[in-house]
Amino acid sequence: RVSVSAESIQPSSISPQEYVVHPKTNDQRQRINEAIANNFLFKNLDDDQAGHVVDAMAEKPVSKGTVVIEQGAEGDFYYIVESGTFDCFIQKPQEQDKNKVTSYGPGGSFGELALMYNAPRAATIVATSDGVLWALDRITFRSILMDSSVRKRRMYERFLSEVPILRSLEIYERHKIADALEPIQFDDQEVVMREGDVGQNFYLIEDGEAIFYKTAEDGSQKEVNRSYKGDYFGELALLHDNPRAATVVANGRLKCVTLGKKAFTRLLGPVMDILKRNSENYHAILREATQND
Ligand code: 1OR
Repeated sequence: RVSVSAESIQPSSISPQEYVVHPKTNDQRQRINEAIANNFLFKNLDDDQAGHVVDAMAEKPVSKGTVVIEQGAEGDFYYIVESGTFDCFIQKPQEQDKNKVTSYGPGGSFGELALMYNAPRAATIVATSDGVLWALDRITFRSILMDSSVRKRRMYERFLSEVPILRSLEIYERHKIADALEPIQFDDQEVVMREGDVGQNFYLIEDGEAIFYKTAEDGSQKEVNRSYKGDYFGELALLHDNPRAATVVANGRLKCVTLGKKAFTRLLGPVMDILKRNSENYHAILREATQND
């Protein structure tokens, strides 16, 4: 590394890395920071990296009807939504019509796939209102943002495809879940959550065993269930805004990944009905387990 003073003595030895810089006002920086606050791709950047990424973003106002990305085109930018709404359409090879697969609002982002995999654009994105986007060029995206997210998507791809509740999702939807996962480990007999607590997280078991206990009428702790690799727990409190319905304890070393409530709601939307249906069965099982003796 060249220090500042050495640089000023030797002006020819500039850094080989040429960062893209679009000068910005403080207001623009503020707006970018709000737009990326809940974006998982930005979570693991250090201050320097975050600074370079913000420097490189270009403000792009769009009007209603603008086609921001066209399926099949070459990838040039990754986009983050500051304001406005956008629809995402996919046209399958043998079909005439394009299907709307998702939509985006403030804080949403799209266009990462073509940049990550050097692939043609997988979908068409159209503005459904006037709005403002922040565009991040391909080179900055690939040199700063890409590595950790590609690694994470790859790392969890197999595991998530083997989680029964997520099997019906598209691969792309599981990739988005991978972006949001946070690993957490528990030692033997460690308490993961307590009955009655306010619930903030949803858990998937990557490895190990969890035991569920409920407080019986006489105040004793009664085992009501066990879960293993590929199972989930912690959904009840999030689905119904209830306190935790059971105490969960690690039996041996327990390795989990978690999603916060917002990510849970957004990313598991497509399987919400299944989660709810399962939770009704689960309620019935729990009722029986705690009443019969
Ligand atoms: P891109 O660079 O390919 C289009 O440009 C963007 O649309 C793409 O990156 C994603 O950011 C976004 N499959 C592929 N791309 C999608 C999908 C999607 N949804 C949004 N994009 N699927 C829809 C999942 C609900 C899978 C359909 C089989």
